[in-house]
Amino acid sequence: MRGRRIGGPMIKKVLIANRGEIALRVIRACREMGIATVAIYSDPDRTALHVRMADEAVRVGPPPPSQSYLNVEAILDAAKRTGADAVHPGYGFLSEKASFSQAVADAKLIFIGPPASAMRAMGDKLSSRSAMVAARVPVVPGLTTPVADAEAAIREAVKIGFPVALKAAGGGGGKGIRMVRDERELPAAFRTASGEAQSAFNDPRIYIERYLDHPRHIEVQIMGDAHGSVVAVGERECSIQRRHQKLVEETPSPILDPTNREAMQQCAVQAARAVGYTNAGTVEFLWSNGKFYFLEMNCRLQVEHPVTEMAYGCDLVREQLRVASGEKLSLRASMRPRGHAIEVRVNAEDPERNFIPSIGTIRNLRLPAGPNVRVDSGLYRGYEVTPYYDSLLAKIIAWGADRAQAIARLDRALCELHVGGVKTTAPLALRVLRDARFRAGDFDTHFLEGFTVAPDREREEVVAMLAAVHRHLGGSRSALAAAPQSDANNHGGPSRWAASSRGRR
Ligand code: MV4
Repeated sequence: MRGRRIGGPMIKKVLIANRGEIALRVIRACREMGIATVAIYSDPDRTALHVRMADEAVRVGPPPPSQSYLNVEAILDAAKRTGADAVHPGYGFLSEKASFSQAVADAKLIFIGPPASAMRAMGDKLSSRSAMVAARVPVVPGLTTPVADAEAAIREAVKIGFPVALKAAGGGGGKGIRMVRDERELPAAFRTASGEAQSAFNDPRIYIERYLDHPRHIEVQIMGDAHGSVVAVGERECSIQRRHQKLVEETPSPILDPTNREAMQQCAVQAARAVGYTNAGTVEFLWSNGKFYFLEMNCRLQVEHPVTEMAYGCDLVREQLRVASGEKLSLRASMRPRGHAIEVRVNAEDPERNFIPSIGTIRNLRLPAGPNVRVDSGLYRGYEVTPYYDSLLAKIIAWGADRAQAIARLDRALCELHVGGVKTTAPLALRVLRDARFRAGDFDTHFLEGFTVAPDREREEVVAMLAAVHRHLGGSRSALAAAPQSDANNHGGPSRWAASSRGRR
């Protein structure tokens, strides 16, 4: 067998600058590779699974992220004190901050992610669009320079053609976008957009793109090493989202034929090469009327990476650790997916109450298992869902020989799930999986806006019967409000959220 190390620094101990399921995911890959791990934690996370599963753990601060998981000084100090030689940022928190990648490198530590230069090139939407145009990657028709004022915005928008999207150069991930239907709306929209961009990103620059109506969101996983190789590991269909929060992700995308899949992967590789990208990254595209357009690049491992791992039989975190230590990728450019993988995110939010965060203690917990089901979660009985961190509780991923089998298996897995103590998005995900349009692969980024469910006759009968009993006993109205609510194990029930969304349309 060829030597495992090809030169470059050996990683012996990794500090994981994150929490929750992604911290566990990284710890697991490290353990399999014989790499020691250091967890960091804030006060409420003192008893969290990532703290218990890592070899060592260091407190970095109080609950607010700004004082703990975003506290660069405390994190680098923890790395120094424990003798870690590398830092994995996970996703969210500091993961896409070029300044953090730089600070880690400056501290003579290995950043397990792309170089700061690639993050800067992709972080600015105008510089990334210019780089993509130069690399002959299709971008949404529009500008690669900012518009100076409302008058210039009108001139450019007329050339591009309405409707247009006003976007913040410093934005991304859904922040700072405004759709404009016609010329009359433009001056006011431009001023608002510019003001918002200034306050949100400390950068007032606005540019204009053609607005694509009802696009699909498809992204390509890429991995690059320091030896000049960049490979695409298929795509993920991520159109099922609400307010830029993804709910269901799958691979392959039901809409891509082999030709478009190949072309999109080629473009993603060109995009990564154009900015000298190494490590794991995701190139986002919008798909509209049979064509795809570069949107932005996410310079991190993503939440939904497990679907790629299941369909492609790879370990993306292992690859991240390999390339960060100077080794060559073990992935080949010719990889093809086997079967189909779908993930749903289970968030502590109440879909029946406009997705308000659901706070509380996990009193009861049953996580799905069984063949070809993967559960990535930091949950345990007694876990406290706090308002400090994002609401992701678990990711449930199912693999199937084909899409229908993956859906059936994920349906089965979601029926096994029981999270007692907080409301979750699991019942909504189950309704998506059972939706005829979803099953036909016929959906786009607006799918959840019009999402309604057929009322469940059986549940309606139970409710009607309870109401009759209630009237008969002459009880108070509030007793009725205590009737069982739908949860993951009562998935067929009509949703008040769905009813109100029906009303809004
Ligand atoms: C667009 C668009 C339509 N046309 N750009 C939202 C997230 C941000 N990264 C880009 N976004 C969009 N950009 C043009 N020219 C529609 C969206 C969009 C969207 C994109 C991906 C996934 C979900 C979305 C939901 C609403 C709008």
